[in-house]
Amino acid sequence: MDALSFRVKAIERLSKNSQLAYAQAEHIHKEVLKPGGHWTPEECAARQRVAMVVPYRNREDHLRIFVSYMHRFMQAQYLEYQIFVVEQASPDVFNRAALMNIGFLEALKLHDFDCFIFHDVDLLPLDTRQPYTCFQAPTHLGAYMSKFSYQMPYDGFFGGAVALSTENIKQMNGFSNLFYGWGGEDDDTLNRVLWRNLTVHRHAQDIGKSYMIKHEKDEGNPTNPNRGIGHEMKPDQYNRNGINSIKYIKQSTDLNVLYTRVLVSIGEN
Ligand code: UD2
Ligand code: MN
Repeated sequence: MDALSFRVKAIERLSKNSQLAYAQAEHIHKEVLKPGGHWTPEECAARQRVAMVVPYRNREDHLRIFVSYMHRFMQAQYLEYQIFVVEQASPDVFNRAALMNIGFLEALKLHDFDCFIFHDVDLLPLDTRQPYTCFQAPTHLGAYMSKFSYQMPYDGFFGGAVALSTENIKQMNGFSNLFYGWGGEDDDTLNRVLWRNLTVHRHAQDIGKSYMIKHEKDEGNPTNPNRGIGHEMKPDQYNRNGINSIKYIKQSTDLNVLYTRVLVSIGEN
């Protein structure tokens, strides 16, 4: 069996009993993690402080698999990191990009992170040689997924997982708060990158593969009819719609063993 199939099999095994995997991961990692799923390597000074932000609602099984899997992967990178799960309490329709903005702002209240990785809860990187860190250029980490036979589904695909430096996020004014429902917010994010004359980096396909856990569409995340260019994608408003304009109320912050859970209500944006 090659290394890739081996990893996929391991994930499938872990997925069969996510409760057990989660309990085991808590047990294995609790001595080395600081509360809230925060890790600092002991043997070296970390090159970067990375906040991993996961926009989230009602995917308990995926969440258990994700946090059970991710710590070992991240520790192989020798970086300081912390996992933040930003959970939407309201309104009914999911707003992934607004949760990303909130994750950015809330994480910076806790630590001075230099790098952010925004990550789908159902996506797992398959090769620890893929750097889960930030570069000068915004970096697309989710380019080659099992869902699309490990190929880019279209030119300019920017979904799944991206790494952006704190500096780049500020330049882009973060993400749009206007995308309610499924789709378009990833394309808008790329558009913000280009708006700032930044280029996109992707790692080589042989190390850049990831596995997406198969799932149905969520009830609270209907396809956004306005997901295309000319609707919510409004470059002339990027200066006014983003991290500088988001309205939200934070309900709670819980420091669990494996991750920090931030529960929020998104206001009218
Ligand atoms: C694709 C992109 C994703 C995003 C989305 C459009 C991939 C693998 N990813 O995902 O980055 O651009 O299209 O919005 O191609 N979520 C919840 N609860 C919900 C709904 C969504 O937790 O009720 C979160 C969760 O982290 C999930 C992510 O949002 O992984 C993306 O939603 P999806 O998995 O339903 O959409 P998908 O797989 O088409
Ligand atoms: Mn998905």
